[in-house]
This record gives sequence, structure tokens and C-alpha cells, in this order.
Amino acid sequence: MRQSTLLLTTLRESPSEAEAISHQLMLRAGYIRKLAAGIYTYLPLGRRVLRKVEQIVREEMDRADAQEVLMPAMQPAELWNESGRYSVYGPELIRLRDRNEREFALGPTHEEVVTALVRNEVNSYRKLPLTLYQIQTKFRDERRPRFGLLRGREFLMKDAYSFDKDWEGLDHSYWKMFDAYNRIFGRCTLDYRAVEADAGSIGSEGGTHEFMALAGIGEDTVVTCMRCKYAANLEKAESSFRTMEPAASMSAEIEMFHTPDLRTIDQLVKSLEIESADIINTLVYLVDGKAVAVLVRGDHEVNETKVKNYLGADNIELADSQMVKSLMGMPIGFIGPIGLNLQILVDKTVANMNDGIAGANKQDYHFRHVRPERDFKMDHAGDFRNVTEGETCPRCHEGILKFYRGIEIGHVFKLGTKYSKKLSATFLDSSGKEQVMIMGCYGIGLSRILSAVIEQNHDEQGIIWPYSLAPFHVHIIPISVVDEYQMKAAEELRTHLIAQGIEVLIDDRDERPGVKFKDSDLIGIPFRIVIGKDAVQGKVEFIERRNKEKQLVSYEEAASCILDFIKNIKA
Ligand code: 9G3
Repeated sequence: MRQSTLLLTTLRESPSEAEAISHQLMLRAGYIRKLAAGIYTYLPLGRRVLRKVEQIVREEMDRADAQEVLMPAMQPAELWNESGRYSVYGPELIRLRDRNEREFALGPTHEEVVTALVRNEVNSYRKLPLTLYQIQTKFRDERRPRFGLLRGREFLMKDAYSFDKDWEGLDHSYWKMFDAYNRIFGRCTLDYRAVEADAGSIGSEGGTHEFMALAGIGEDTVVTCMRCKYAANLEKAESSFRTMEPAASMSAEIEMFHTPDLRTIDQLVKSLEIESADIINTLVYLVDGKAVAVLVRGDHEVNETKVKNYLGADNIELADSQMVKSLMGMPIGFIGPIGLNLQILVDKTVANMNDGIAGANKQDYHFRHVRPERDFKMDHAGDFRNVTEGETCPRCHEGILKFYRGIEIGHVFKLGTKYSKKLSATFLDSSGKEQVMIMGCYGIGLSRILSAVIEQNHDEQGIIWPYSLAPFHVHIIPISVVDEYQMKAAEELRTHLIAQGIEVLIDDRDERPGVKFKDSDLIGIPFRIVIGKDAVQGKVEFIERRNKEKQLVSYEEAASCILDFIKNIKA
């Protein structure tokens, strides 16, 4: 490809709205352009990288015996009503009417469509297991699209769905996909972790893992043990909490005391000169619209996912001060469990306290010497908090838990019969008995992978593509396009490299060298060959983008350097 014809405009500055480095670089390096919030065009360089990711995904899906299909984005509302999800999703689900006023959704995912397809096409156990996949555009009207391709409203996903005759079969399909994901993310040269995850709204009936690319910009928190392989999304992570028996009832009787304007943990800690761990923090949540109190120790945070799952609810939100005022007739900051006529969930760390400070449900008053069980009933004690860094691993009980920020690039679920039952996807088993298919579903965010790879592979000057995903492998830069000798050498080198299956971009623009080098650093092609005045001695400059190593080599050496590199990364 000749850069003088390539649709590529690099920007010196990135638009102020771009906060994530991957977003800034993809805009500046001419990989994407924004059409609307969360909606992007892939320019030629971006499309070439995306196609390489697709190619890796297809190869590994095919290797895992999944069959590629392509399902429509226009999904009849009837299907979403059959699954009962049409009313569950709000404005995030993009809905439209066709010319006959029939309702459709623009597909955010395809459980309903694929189950309706398979229920019509498969009726015998002999046709199972069956795994279908597609690479297709998804639509989700995110309230806050941000970080470029990381959280878009229209994005490319590989979504796969497995159908088995029994749970054992699903287990086999699940781990086959899991292994394929490891190969895919390995080939994308991503630093990632597979973590135990919360099934979320999709409600898988048997476990789910997320694949997290480690990156500071990541919205998820990955909890890993520094000693064993334990890794979990913070939403689900636990620690090896030993429920100690509360110390003997040494604490005095409960006592109310005046705490004027002491509303927050910090204010209490400072003015009473206590530890935050001595405080019983009472938070009020609206869970599916119902007020529920959750008690955690003052140095812990409530884990809303754990609370929601415990109560089997769909929605949870922290009651704000107005809600608390109208619910409890007092301002936030003095709520406590004693005399509180709400359902109370108590984190088990609190259950072990025996001399706590808690709100007195009276403005400007708290209780001290509070002892759970003695002073307030605990309807429900359980794990309702986020683990903290430094706690002990729940698996090996020795390793220390460490946190990382992660970008969710993949998610695999054991669905069970959640959709096949509702949509009657059944088959006749070997004894002719009708059975419900057992499903799994498996997603990879292809657009997100571009962002994750850049977040993990860039420097001050721009992107540094891994060889496996680079839009081109070699960037040939003649210093002077009017120098016939240099241009001839560039063309010969290009022909020689292409003959070896290497993808080459020639910067044949009539630009100053400095501009060419800056652009080359920005777009991140792994290898660069500069053809300058040394060309007459048959020498060219060979530069590796990642470590900026420069060598003056002959044409042949330049080619063999690249071929050697390819050989040992393929090895
Ligand atoms: C919706 C909307 C947004 C959604 C969903 C439905 C996420 C929804 C979960 C999944 C589960 C798996 C197959 C590939 C892997 C992920 N956001 N999910 O179901 F209507 Cl608006 O998509 N689907």
C-alpha cells in the first residue's frame, strides 16, 4: 500500500473529549472517526486491525468445532416477550417499529434469536452438541458511552451459543470455549486474567467467567491471589474470612450519646478518636424499589451485586438523602440497626463485633457498646461486602489478595435452560423422551480488543502494535521521494518482502523526514526500514518500533531480520 493514496490523516493533538490513551491514539493515528456518541467509523488502518482480530477469532472458533452463522440485527419484539426480557430492559434496548407498525429491537445480544433458530432446526439428540457463533454488530444504547471503542453504542462482538443434551455436555462445551478464549487472547498478545464472575442479569445457572485485559483505564476490578490461581471480579470475590466467636461479652450496656453533626465515618473517627473498624455503618438501599438496610463495618464497602443476588433482585440503588429523609424522617448519617423497621442484611464481619458504634436513628445521636444479636436482631447475616487488598485468599488461605483494573474483553456463561425452557427448544433423547436443551453463551468484544491492546502497547510517541495485529508489518520510508535511486530501492524491497507474505506500507509522500517519522511512530507498525543516502552503498536503516533499536543493514539483512522475527514469534 502506498501512503500517498491511503485514507490516513494523523492529528497532532487529540480531541479533548478523549480521556483514554487508546481513544486518543486511535483518533490521532487515523484508525477511527466518531460519527456520533459511541458510534465510530473504522478507517482503513483500523479496519485492517479489526480484520486480523476477526481472523484469529474465526480460526480458534473453527478449531473448537463452532459453526459460523450470521443472525439479523432486527429482532422481533415477540421473541423478547417470549423470553420475558422485553420489559426487563429499559432505554438501553433500542426499539423501533417497521412500516407495518410491528415492534423490533436492534440486537444487543442474540440468545432469543439463536434459541428460536435452533428449536426449529434441531430435534434429535444426534444433532447435539451444537455450537454456533457469529461476528456481528451489537446495539446497546449506553447512558454514558465513553473511552472510544471501549464503551460504544454500536460495536462488533463475537457471540457464540452452545446447545447440549445434558449438563455434562454443557461443561464440555464451556471448557472447550474457555480454552479457545485463552488461545485467542494469547494470539492477540494481551495480558489478561480469566476471573470468576457474577452472572448478572442473564442469570446463568452454573457459573461464568470473565476475561479481563489488565489496564488502568479498566472499569472492572480484578481480585487475584499472589500465591495461587484464584482470580475473581470484585463483584464476586471473597476472602478466607474466619468467623471468630465474638469475644466474651466484655462490652458494657448499650449507651446513646450526643454526636452533633457527626454524619460520616471520617467525622466519627476523628472526633471520637476511634478506628473506622469500630463503626457499624448502616446504608439504606432500594432493592427492586423496596427499602433494605445493609450493615457493613466502617472500613468496608457494600458489594451491591452480592446484596442483589442474595435478595434475587433485578435492581439496586443506594437511597439518597431525600429518600432517607422521606423514609426515615431524618437525615443520612444517624441511621442504625436498633429500632430500625426495615429488613436488615448484616455482613458477617459486623456479626462478630461486640463493642460497636452505630447510628441511633435520631438526629445528632449514636449508640456505643453496640453488640449484634444482643442489641438488634439479625434477619440475615452473610457476605455483603467488597473484599479489600491484603486480605487472605479464600482458596489457598495463605496468599494475599491483590487488585488490578481490568477491561472485560470476554465473558462465558453456563446458561442452562433459562432460554431453552422459555422458548421450548427441546429435543428427543435416545429413549424418545422430550428434553430441554442445555445452553451456554460466549462473548468477545472485538472492538474492545483494539482498545485493550493499545492500552497495553503504546509509548509517548504512539501505538506499538504486536506483529499479529498490526495493520501492516513493515513501514518503508524513503527519505526523498524525488531521489530515483531511493524510490527504486524502496520498490524493490517492497516487492521482495511482499513475496514473502509480509504486508508493507510505503511512505511515498513528499513530506519532510521528521513528519514521516512522527507519523510512523504514531501509527505503530512494528518494523521500519528507512532508505536514505546510504542506499547507494546498499545499506538501509532497520528499526524495531517497540524498542526503537536501529541497525544499518543490507537489504537482504533487513528482510531476513523480519523473517527471523516472524519465525520465532510463530514458534
Ligand atoms: C439487553 C441489553 C443489554 C445487555 C443484554 C440484553 C448484556 C444482555 C448480557 C449478555 C450475555 C451474553 C451472548 C454473548 C456473551 C454475553 N447487556 N447482556 O443480555 F437487552 Cl439492552 O449479552 N450474550
